[in-house]
Amino acid sequence: MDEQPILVERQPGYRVITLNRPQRLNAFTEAMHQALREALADAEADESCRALLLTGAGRGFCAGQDLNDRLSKTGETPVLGGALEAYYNPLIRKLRGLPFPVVAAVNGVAAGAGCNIALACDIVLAARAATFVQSFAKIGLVPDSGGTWILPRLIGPARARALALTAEAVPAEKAESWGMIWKSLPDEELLSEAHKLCAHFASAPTLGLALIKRALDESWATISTRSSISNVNFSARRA
Ligand code: T3D
Repeated sequence: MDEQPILVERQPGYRVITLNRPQRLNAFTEAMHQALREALADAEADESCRALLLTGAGRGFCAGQDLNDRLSKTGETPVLGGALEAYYNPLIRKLRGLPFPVVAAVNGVAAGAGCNIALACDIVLAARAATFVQSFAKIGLVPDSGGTWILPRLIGPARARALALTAEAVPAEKAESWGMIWKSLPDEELLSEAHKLCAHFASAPTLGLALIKRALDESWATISTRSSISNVNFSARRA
């Protein structure tokens, strides 16, 4: 039987989604994108779900696109933009827009789109063994999946530019000290801390948290200090 590309676990008030292709460091195939899309839609539709924990199976968090899927059998240069429009960009928008907090527990290397998927989550916890790699430059790509947007906003333009151009790996503790992530933790404490945080969010005022998420995102594009969230359009189900 084929492996399940993601695993979903229901906890009281939140869900855990585990990227599950450990032998490929959880690199994305189309099947994995589709499974993740369905799992996120399902979590969003479930009014008892008030937080999400995203992590990876095995020693990696996610190595981005599965490059084996991009090997051309005919020797032609593959056209890559389609997967960005069809899968990666909608995934990043979905993670940012979910009406409850999304916690990434980065258990190991997060590379390429895998790095930017982690950084799109609301709170990023990382094991000390984890590294963050904008690996795109090594294979002739521009950081995608929101990388050119979020990275300079998290760590400033000088560091973002150098990381994007060199593809240098950033260890978890440095990522924390640069403000790229919230916290680095001893490896063995990562998952228990992530669960604690999600359990906390499960009994928090979710509608308010969703509005905080939106207000912070909109603040990047706002030049005045006037609140931009007067048109509240969230469902009140999770209030
Ligand atoms: O294509 C489009 O649709 C456009 C969208 C692109 C989005 C992207 O994400 S582009 C970036 C793609 N990702 C990468 O370029 C990262 C490639 N991987 C690496 O650079 C390294 O594997 C890591 C730095 C992530 C980890 O290095 P290390 O030394 O810890 O592990 P490793 O030995 O390189 O990898 C372990 C196994 O995973 C290995 O397989 P093997 O030899 O044990 O059978 C390796 O081939 C496999 N693996 C790692 N990354 C990928 C992968 N297999 C397929 N695709 C991968 N991305």
